[in-house]
Amino acid sequence: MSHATGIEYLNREALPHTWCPGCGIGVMMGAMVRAFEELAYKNTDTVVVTGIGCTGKVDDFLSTNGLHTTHGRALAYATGIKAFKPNLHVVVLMGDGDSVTIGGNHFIHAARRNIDLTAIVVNNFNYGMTGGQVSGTTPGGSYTSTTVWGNPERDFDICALAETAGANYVARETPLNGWDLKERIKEALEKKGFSLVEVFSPCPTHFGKNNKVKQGPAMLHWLKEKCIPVEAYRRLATPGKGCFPIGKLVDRNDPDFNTRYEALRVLATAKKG
Ligand SMILES: Cc1ncc(C[n+]2csc(CCOP(=O)(O)OP(=O)(O)O)c2C)c(N)n1
Ligand code: SF4
Repeated sequence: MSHATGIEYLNREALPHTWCPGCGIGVMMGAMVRAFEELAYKNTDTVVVTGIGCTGKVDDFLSTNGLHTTHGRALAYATGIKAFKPNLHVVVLMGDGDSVTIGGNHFIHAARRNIDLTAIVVNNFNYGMTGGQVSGTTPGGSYTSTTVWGNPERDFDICALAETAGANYVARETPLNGWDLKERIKEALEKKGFSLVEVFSPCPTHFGKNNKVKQGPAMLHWLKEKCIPVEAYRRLATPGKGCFPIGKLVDRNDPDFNTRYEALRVLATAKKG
């Protein structure tokens, strides 16, 4: 069993962190830095790119390279980093607003291009930082500060979206299973091509409060009821409405963007010469 703490990747002067009691973002950060340690990543070879929001604050607490970008555009910056420095480990941290609401287009195309990046999306079902507004993953019918009669829209399944768009690796976990979450993050980091780990996460301050699940533990219980290990989920004849599989959902080895680009370049050069 590993005793990784990930402490070498933390900016200890910036701690304690600023997330609310019961928030799931810290569990994700802990799992990520432990994954870095178990993979022997160096701070100097690792870039954590963040968007804007509570999830986007993570880079404040890290001692790796970091790039704090604009809301919804983190994947575009990360694509640029990977294009010019392909040997760096590039990890992109986003909320559900950043990744699939304002940033939905970047998300679809990063997965379609199979860019060699790891995206970790903390899905707390609303815009946390700005006061709990509706996002593209807010479940239909639920309450937010901008859907006080209930959300009339349907919600995105982020993992299904990534799979359909072409990601090589897709997984979903929750802060209830920090150890599994670390394992999924490691698998995603080791995968060549676009990899996604979605973390269903409690935001008791807004989503919980607006939906009568005010306390962190109650939100974890709500998540536990919502999530079914993928093996059991696949055996269900009719998965219940609002239930989601957790675990490793997609694992394939399609060539990533840089590999395809290089193969075409070599072919074109050979034809010319
Ligand atoms: C272009 C732009 N639009 C809006 C904002 C305001 N804004 C900052 S954070 C945020 C929501 C963040 O939600 P999410 O990405 O889900 O992250 P969370 O805070 O829930 O982790 C918004 C709308 C902004 N900073 N930039
Ligand atoms: S507002 Fe929500 S997402 Fe943001 S720190 Fe608080 S609990 Fe976490």
